[in-house]
Amino acid sequence: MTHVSPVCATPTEIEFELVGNLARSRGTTVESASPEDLYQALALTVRDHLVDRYIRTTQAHYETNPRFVYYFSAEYMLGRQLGQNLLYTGTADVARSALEALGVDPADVAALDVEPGLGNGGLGRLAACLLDALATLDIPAVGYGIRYDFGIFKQEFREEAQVERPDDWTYYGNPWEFPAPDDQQRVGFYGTTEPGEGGRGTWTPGEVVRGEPSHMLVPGYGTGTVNIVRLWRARAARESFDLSRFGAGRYGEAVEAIVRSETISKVLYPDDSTELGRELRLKQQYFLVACSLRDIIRRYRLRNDGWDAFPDKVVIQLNDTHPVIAIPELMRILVDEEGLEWERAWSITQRVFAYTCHTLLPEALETWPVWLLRRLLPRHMEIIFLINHRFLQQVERLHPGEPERLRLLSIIEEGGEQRVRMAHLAVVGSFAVNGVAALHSRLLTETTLRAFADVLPHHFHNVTNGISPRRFLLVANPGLTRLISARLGGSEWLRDLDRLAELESAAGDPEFRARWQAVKRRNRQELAHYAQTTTGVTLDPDALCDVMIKRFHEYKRQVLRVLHVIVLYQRIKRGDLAGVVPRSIVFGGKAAPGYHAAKRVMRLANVVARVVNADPEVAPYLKVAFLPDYNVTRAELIIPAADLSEQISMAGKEASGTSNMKLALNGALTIGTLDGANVEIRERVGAENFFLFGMDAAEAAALRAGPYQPRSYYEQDFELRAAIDAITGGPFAFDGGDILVGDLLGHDEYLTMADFRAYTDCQDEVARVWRDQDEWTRRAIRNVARSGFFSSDRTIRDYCRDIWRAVPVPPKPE
Ligand code: NBG
Repeated sequence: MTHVSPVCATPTEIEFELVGNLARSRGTTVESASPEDLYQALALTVRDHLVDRYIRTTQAHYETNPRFVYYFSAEYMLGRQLGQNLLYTGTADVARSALEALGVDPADVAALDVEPGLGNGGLGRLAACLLDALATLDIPAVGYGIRYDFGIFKQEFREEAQVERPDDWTYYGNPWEFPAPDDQQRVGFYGTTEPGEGGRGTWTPGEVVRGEPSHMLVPGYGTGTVNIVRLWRARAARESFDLSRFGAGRYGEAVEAIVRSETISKVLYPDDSTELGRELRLKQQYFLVACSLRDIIRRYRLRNDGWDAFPDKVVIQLNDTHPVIAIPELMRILVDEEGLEWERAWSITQRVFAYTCHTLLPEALETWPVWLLRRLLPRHMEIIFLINHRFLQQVERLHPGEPERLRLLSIIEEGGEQRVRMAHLAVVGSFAVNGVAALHSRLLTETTLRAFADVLPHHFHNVTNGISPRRFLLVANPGLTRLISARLGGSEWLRDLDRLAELESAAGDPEFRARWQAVKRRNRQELAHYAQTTTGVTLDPDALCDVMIKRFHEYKRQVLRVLHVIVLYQRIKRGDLAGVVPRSIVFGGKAAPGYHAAKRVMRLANVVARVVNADPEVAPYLKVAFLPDYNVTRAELIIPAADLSEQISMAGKEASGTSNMKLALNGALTIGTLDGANVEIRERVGAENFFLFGMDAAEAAALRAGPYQPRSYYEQDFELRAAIDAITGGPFAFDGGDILVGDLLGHDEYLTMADFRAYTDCQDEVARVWRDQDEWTRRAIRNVARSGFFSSDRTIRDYCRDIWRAVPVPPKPE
């Protein structure tokens, strides 16, 4: 572990560098600079400090020729870069002084930093938290992804419904990236194949696109390591512009070829759960892995010859099924292009890849129609068939005469349209598979991937997710970070989160609790200010800040949260205040544009917000703020203010959840089911510091399997009935409300009705504890003290130990 002292720059030096960058890169002066000029120049100034470290890191890597971890992910939610990089280089204070000396408000400059929203939700943010930890732990690593021109859509509400607007995040340029147009890779699609000897083949693509990389720096915290994330952008070949058509006035046709090629990296698919049967999405996936594998081979060859050492120097982690086409691609390169024997190529491939599964929902496991793969990637389809054939032969040898087993294991789904099961391909072509929380990993082997757990028991691991304490405490919650550092005597805990355990005794210290409450209150004030200016809702900074932030999905059960809000509203209206404490209900989250059921729930939440917020009678007790456009930046504002974390999915559905960790580490108590990582959070923080309710995964599965009658709960529970009726005919009626209620009473896939009473009673317990602020604060402090386990540093250590066999390579001290 190398410790770097913060960069020793004075405000004058930073000012000098900034003025220099203004002149050299923006061609302007302080006097005439626009706010954007100042932002860009400041970003470059900070970036320069990271570049020195990056160079030293690459030197250390070059000298040691280490094993590299390559993370393949279709999504990265990196969050804003400026604030983070100022803190990581220790230049935050001096930069502030420098800007002030120039008469510039640092907040105005910081506001121009655009978040690259290259992901949908937890999976993409996890990728960013893992990269942060990899660098912090000095592990040689590169993240590979796609540089989408348009990231996750921007969300607005019109008449309470979600409206999606394009996110042209690089409109003014992205100062954090280094384009490398000369490192282009060629990627083929379509075309024909010809058979050769020994499983070999020749593929002649019908279309060729170029992938152009650029990289962003990923600094470690408190160390000299700076890794990179390398993002690919599709570009047409040179001279694709058709001058003659343009000359003939056919302007659209003149750029047709360019548009076709560049479409590949145009947009991030705004979906995180269901497979979109779109050729373009498959194209994106292949584009990502074809470019990245080439790049990895290029890097490997800088210091190594031949293929024998490849699996020792390269491990590739597949983040969900999106990049799994990398497995047949590596086989194609090794067998067709490099001329290796199939067996040898397969042995190399299987030792290179590891796969993380992030779901339990069968509908979220990608499958592609065989006809589509055959058309788009004909050679890969042949290779997949061969892989499958050999794998099933192997199984047949071990378990002769079990056709059902073969059917369950096969990479090809038969019966109806033939499809390729990407998760099966991932399991067969890798040496390790992991789930993302203890319960999830267990359920994977018992349900979703059960057939494989039987034949490949040693393949399966658990690596519980984690979050970056730098992003979600140091950057997001400076107040709490300072308070903790003061208590623990320095900020070393940010690199060693288990040290939070030392806070345990602080829970009993009244003075510390008072300071804690003051920090929380200030954070709630900031959130209230934001809510006021963006949505016009006035939040009381002393009210319990009750937060549900995550993608809108039925299994996550935002509808349960809304039903309870209606119950609170109705209790207040009828003067039944026994279980009521002042609450600010905060929602944040997007729904996939085509996911109508989720959008109905979102609509309902907005309708409830409108009615509640307009009612002076309930105003002292209840406000609802649905903050639009939830993203990492918004998370950094909401999470530090939260007192209560809503983790209320139907048990057995949420793979891990990561907002549960972010909120717990910021001192929110959890109300939740035994689902995903909630289980481990509860184990660690202690049952007495966690509001548990509802069915567990086994109970939920049993109820689901039997004759379930959601309507009976409605009939028997007065409060539930009143809440539901208020949606169909009462104050919360809206267009679509009938369908929503029809779903709940008729089928209720996610058992909202069955868990309603337990949830509502548990919320009463929340209110009871909240009334005792000392007790609440003690619990909050204990939550933080006992949540060190959920650092992404621990996650990376687990991966390094159990899966990657990767070791730190610290750069030489500065
Ligand atoms: C999501 C799960 C979450 C989990 C994140 C990160 C997908 C496919 N899965 O529960 O729903 O926390 O992955 O592992 O986005």
